[in-house]
Amino acid sequence: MKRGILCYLAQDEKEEEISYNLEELKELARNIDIEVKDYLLQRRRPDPNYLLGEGKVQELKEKVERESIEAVIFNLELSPRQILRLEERLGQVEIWDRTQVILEIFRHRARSREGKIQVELARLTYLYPRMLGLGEVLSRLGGGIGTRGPGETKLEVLRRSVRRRIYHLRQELEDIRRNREVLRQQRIKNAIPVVALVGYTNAGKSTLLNALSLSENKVLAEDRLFATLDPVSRRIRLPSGRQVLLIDTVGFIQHMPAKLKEAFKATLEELSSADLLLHVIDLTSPYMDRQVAAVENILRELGLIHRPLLKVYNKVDRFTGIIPVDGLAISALHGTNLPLLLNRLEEKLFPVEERTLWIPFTHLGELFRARNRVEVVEEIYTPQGVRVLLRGRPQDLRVLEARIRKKEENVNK
Ligand SMILES: Nc1nc2c(ncn2[C@@H]2O[C@H](COP(=O)(O)OP(=O)(O)OP(=O)(O)O)[C@@H](O)[C@H]2O)c(=O)[nH]1
Ligand SMILES: [Mg+2]
Repeated sequence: MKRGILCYLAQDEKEEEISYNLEELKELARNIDIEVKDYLLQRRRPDPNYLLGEGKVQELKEKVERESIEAVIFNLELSPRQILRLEERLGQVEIWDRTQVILEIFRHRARSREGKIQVELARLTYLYPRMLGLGEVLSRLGGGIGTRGPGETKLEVLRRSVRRRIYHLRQELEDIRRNREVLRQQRIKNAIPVVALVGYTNAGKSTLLNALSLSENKVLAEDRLFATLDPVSRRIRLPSGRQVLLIDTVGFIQHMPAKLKEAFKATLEELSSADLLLHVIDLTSPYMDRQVAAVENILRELGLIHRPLLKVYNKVDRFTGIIPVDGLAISALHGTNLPLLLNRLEEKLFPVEERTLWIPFTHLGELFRARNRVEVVEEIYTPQGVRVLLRGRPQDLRVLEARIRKKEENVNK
């Protein structure tokens, strides 16, 4: 692990928000092998040269030398000029901003062709506007002052090739997307309901997918940020025996870098084809409310905030406090309450169901017992019993059917 230091430039955020942001930045850094040893905090407007103020940069330089720091990470995005000035000032040390850190994590995690293209696209579009400031530097190196220096010509060539690459990547992504649209249409034809997992990164979405999945083919679930980038889907079986498709996808984070959001738009748009969103929340995070709000913000941006949604509070095995009442407490890792979750999914997806049952006269008492739960839509009398069309929740219909079948078996013994 490299030794790192965080530089936090605060605007008008409150203490609590700052401490969360610092914690999160530290965790992000850990995911690219930088161990944060120290931090610097300043409240002021961003300085055009160093982001931090003059005095703070000096303090930073001293800390870097004294503590053998190898990487400096800033909470706000740096301009090319700031990167150059900071490099000049601080000497041999890596300079990062939060966006670059997240892009780097994504770069390591991308596995599929689509994931890799999305990440590269985000990196290049982040880089492209930052190349403008480089002209001056390249010219300075080439020695031209005032006139259009050789640096700028070189830069123009570079920029053109980056532009071309961005264009090419967008095309390729478009192809992949078209392909996926075909698959989606097939799914609609097969009428398989789709449930999509959403939630903050590391909440336990992939663990839940594995726990519910019928398949032995497990997906990666790990204690690190953005373990999942590529959408995967698995079939799961509901209590009624019906199957639905469960989709797992990239986790959310607050202040998601704009370029990443753009690049992952297609992936996120997949969510809009879901019949139900399953919002997985990490109960054990001290910042749970903040994380829930960040997820809801992104859902709002995607126009999905009013979609049918079920909240699950995960990792209940490691939690002793009070569980919010607007969702179901589960442990994806230990299987706690997963049968209940499947029931809830069924209720949400298939709120009521109609079913025809044949009930012998001798067992009509069972129908009477269930009268508060199931509704008789239609009845046809036959010499031995009644043929009824019932409407109710799938599980209630199932219970009734099972009782009647059991009585029948007893009679036939
Ligand atoms: N104690 C406990 N840990 C859990 C539970 N569910 C998941 N975890 C752990 O939480 C970590 C993250 O789990 P993942 O399933 O990878 O989380 P994710 O939401 O898919 O994360 P991203 O793919 O990064 O968005 C892993 O170390 C899991 O073992 C749970 O119910 N209890
Ligand atoms: Mg995951």
